[in-house]
Amino acid sequence: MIDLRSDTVTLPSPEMREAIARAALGDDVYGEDPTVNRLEAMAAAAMGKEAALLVASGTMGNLAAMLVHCARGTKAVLGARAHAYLYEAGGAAALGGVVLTPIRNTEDGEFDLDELQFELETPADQHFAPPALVAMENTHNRCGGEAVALAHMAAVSETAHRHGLSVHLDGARIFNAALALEASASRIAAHADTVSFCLSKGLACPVGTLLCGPRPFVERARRTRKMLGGGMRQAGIIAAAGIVGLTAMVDRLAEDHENARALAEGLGRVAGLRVHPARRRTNMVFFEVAGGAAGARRFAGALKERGVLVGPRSPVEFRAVTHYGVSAADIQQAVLAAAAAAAKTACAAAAPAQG
Ligand code: TLP
Repeated sequence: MIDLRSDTVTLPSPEMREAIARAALGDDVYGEDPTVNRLEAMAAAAMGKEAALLVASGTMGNLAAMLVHCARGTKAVLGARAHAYLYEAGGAAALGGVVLTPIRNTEDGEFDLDELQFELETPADQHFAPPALVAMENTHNRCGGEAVALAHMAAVSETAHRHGLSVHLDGARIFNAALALEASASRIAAHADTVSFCLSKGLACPVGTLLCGPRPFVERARRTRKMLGGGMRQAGIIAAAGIVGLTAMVDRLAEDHENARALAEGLGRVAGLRVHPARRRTNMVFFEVAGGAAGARRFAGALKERGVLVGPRSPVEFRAVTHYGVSAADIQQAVLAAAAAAAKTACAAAAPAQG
């Protein structure tokens, strides 16, 4: 199978398996796992923050961040298409009493700045839950995986800080953003007080996310992680792969971006498919299938029969993600399979080919 559903499906590299087997271990709840300590120091340095904390997942990283930044009954303002709003089971609301407050996202993952401004200028009277946090996402998953421009991040950050609010960045794929923006990860993270980034996406590690920020924040997050049941003992098993991820897997993301570009071009030539344009494409391609929901279902089924998996994003829209487990040859193969699937399911007849 050519599995384009997500970069979360990546399997660890042989070097990671070797590092996992050899990792020096200790009890991380006592702060005694040398491999975790090393990974956390590396992560903090890469993000330009004082300290970092290894947590189980991107969801736990965002949740711990929101629980630390936001008292019960305060607002976390975030994008209407933000992962933390759409796909994290409402954790901050359910567990922390945080009022998740969505602001419209533009197609390329930015905030509508007027709406943000209006939201933050809500008078501080008794009708309104007071805002505590603005959370950004870069790259922006549900907005085509686009890298969000630094200038926009600076404007959001400045607006939030002017209103006395903290800024968190869901940087699950921050190294993809760094590549697309030709900026270091720390330059991106500089527009946020705290940042989380994932090991288990483009970096191909099996588990783990790093939550980074000022030392007092990270110490509070450590207690919150324990409260959430996420205090892990010999977590060097996880951290060992993370160290390989940070040292050996960042540069190869360029290959994923190149493959995504080739995939977008290839799918764009298939009659019946419409590829969403991207200003700063990273490792994702979103596309629509002509012929309505039934046509889209048939297309995905026919594609699967031809050995290619993509993820549904709406009744007529799919996401394809490139990653460590997918080669340039796989991409050519996936385009051929998509053309055959489109022809077979007659969605090709439902819409003319694009240029
Ligand atoms: N995203 C997953 C799915 O949950 C949609 C994917 O396949 O892309 N922030 C961002 C921006 C993410 O894309 C994800 C995972 C997370 C946080 C959560 O990470 P995990 O899955 O480790 O909890």
